[in-house]
Amino acid sequence: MKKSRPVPATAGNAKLAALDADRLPRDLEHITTQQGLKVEDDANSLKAGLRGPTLLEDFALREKITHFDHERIPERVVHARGAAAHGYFESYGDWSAFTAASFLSQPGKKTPVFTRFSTVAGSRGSTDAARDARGFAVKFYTDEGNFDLVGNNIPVFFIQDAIKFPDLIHAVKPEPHNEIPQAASAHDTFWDFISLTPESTHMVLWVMSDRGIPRSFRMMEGFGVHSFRLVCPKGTSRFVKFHWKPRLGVHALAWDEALKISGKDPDFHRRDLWEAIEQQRFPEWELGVQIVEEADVERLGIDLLDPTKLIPEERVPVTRLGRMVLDRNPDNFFAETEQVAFHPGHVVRGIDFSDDPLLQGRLFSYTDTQLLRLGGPNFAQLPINKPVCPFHHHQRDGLGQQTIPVGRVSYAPSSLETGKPVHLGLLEGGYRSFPEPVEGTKLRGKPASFADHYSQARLFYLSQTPAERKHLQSAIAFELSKVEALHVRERMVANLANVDPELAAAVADPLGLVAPAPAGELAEVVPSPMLSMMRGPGPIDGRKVALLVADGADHAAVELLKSALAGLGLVAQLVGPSLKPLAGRSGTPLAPDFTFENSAALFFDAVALPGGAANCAALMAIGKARTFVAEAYAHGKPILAFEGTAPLLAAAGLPQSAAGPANPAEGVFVEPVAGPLLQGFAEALALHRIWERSGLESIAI
Ligand code: HDE
Repeated sequence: MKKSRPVPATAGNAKLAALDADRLPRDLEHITTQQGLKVEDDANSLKAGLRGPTLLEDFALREKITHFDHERIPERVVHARGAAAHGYFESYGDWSAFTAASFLSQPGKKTPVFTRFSTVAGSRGSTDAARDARGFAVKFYTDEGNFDLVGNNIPVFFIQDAIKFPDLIHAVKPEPHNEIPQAASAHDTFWDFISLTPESTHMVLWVMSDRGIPRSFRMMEGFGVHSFRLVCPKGTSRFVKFHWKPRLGVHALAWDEALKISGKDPDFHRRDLWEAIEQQRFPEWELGVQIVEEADVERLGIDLLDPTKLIPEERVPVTRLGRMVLDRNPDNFFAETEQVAFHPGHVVRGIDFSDDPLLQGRLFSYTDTQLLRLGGPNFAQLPINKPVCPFHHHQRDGLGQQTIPVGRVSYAPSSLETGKPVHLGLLEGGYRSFPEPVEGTKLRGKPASFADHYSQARLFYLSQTPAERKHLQSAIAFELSKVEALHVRERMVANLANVDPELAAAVADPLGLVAPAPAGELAEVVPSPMLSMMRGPGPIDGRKVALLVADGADHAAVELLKSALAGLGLVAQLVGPSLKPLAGRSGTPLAPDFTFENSAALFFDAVALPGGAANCAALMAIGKARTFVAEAYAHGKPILAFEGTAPLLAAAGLPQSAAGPANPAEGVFVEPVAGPLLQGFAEALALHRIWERSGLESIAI
């Protein structure tokens, strides 16, 4: 039989290279094995004959497959899905009157940071837009060691004691018998636990509010949740609550949007963060603290050790200490975002803990979890976790050791070698735990002050605007409608009655239930407007506007509008029937950035319909273009519509009143000229959504 000659794999590559010669980088290197060996043909395994079996001897194949087989590490048991970025923190001043922390010691002092945002319940591959709390974890690489502020986008927590954390997480995660549902709290076990755990009521209201479905990581507040201590160089301690305030304001998705985005772009938040940084629109937050002097703790009347309680900002304002800018995307998701190891116990001089029993439990959990997840005790040596300041200790060996320590001394005190770290007695300026006096009887239990579970839940509810309350009511009704056990629904409605009868009734009604009377007196509360997300106009730079175009569009007019929107700092992108350049009137032919197929109003903050009856007529014939406009309207987004586009607004189902001439209250602007119209549009965008517009419920989407 005639033997066929082997065809080197490189022959194919050579052909490709010839085709692509102009686009290939010049400095290509030949692949090697882990040992540095260059194998002649690295794209075919070693076989006994070209059509024969593969040989076990093929070390290159074995090495590559073995490494691949071991590529996965355990995902985080909570906060598995996340996205992160590098940046810096810049102190606004010398804060040494409050803290000895060196990164807060001078105005303008910059400290590198790495920040990871996450959902809590979903697995690594789940959707970004799930209803959930978001993790907001920042690693400050300070010149005196790493400080991790491991917080959430919600200022309180579900439980008051760490011992309940595994129960909470088991209840919210997919149910164990069938692993359903993924990244969702709308199921029996979650609400069973919550309804039996009244201390969770306050946080549950936050998660069911629009805070549970952020528009962007860039538009979330962050909170340290627990009380911490700031300790000044003289040793005085004050309690603080940490806050992150986003420069772009706090904004949310609509629930219908979140559900649809989860299918159309599960990476919605991840992509948003990545793109903003790539486009140099760097996300920014201010770090602030609410400071409570030890002497004022009693008078405050809020137990600072109870993580289900917050301090209203109207009572203790947030002092802004500095700002964080995220300006660099990670180079490698696994090496950085996945391997970063946060720990609330990573503190620096000037920062200390409170006795919050939830925080105390966390101090144990985080190292423990990294040992499993990152495979051993040397995870601090991974590049993303390594401090940038000098460090020297005698911890040695263990899995994944990256260094080759020299000499025979790995202990202290020692006298055999020079250059080894030794114990030099008390170190002036070293970390010293705040000498809080502690005494007590060993016991399990809670202080009486932890027993009030409803007054702050009520405060939160009554501080929401009517639109926010409505969203909150529908969110809980939606979740409970997915709960099969009737007694769980009933128990939850009874809990809500202790928060507010209006809330309980609004949740009960669509479930076919009747809310009972509250179990006791309802607390008298003074609403805190700072707890609402709708706090008036905010910055609009970087907001996305979709310009809907089709054949017949007036190209010059579209270009003009695009640059006018860009002038407002907005990102204007064309959405059309296909990516083909449009046949149209005047100017250079335009090519859409997106199609009606691969995008949706869900991905934009506002929609513009550039003028021209021909464009309007062409759009009206496209069902998805009509849905685009209808969804933008139903989700409360500003719509900028030029003369001649009224028929499209009507075809999208918008009420006559909204489709008429400019009516700022409706957020739909139909005007012949661009100047004053853009002004009103920009103002509507600054408010983010217009929930008060007419006929929202009647739009078919
Ligand atoms: Fe966490 N939490 N947590 N947590 N947590 C983890 O640590 C834990 C809590 C938070 O982007 C785990 O490295 C316990 C509150 C964030 O990598 C784990 C308790 C707050 C992140 C863990 C809490 C948080 C975590 C899982 C109750 C807001 C993600 C993987 C006592 C203040 C950090 C890991 C990142 C991650 C335990 C409660 C925030 C298992 C036991 C309260 C942002 O160690």
